[in-house]
Amino acid sequence: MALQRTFSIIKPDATRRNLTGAVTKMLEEAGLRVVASKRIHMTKEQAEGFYGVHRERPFFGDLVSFMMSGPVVVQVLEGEDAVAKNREVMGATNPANAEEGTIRKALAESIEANTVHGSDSLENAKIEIDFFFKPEEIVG
Ligand code: RTP
Ligand code: MG
Repeated sequence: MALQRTFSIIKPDATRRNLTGAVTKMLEEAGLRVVASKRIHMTKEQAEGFYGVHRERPFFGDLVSFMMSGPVVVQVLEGEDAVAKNREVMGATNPANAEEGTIRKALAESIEANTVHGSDSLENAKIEIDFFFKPEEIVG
């Protein structure tokens, strides 16, 4: 297995409940290392651009509003097999279907307010990291 980087967002439902540390602790305990992190308030352009693949989905408008509803923490995570490892510790999109021990099972409020985002492939991880970070902001 290779050392990979993946992209994570701690979503507004989590920052609102002061869970940035709790989420990060679960990521770290899963073997992931935070190599870049910043707290931002997404603009409409950022939220629409980031979730552009979902533009035609019925939940797109609500999702964009939710992602702009409060601060988020964008992070680059590094580790062995980081993309899959992060998806595993996140749990299923709908917390009702998430397994015990996952972030969404433990902390998520709903299918929309589901606490974390994680890249779904190595290819998308690179695109998403470049969307939010300059190379010099990432310190491995
Ligand atoms: P993410 O992209 O945020 O890591 O989550 P994911 O891969 O598990 O889920 P995805 O299918 O990519 O959906 C992106 C986000 O849209 C919201 N969503 N709402 N109301 C709904 O039916 C619905 N379905 C998805 C969630 O916030 C989901 O994480
Ligand atoms: Mg997704």
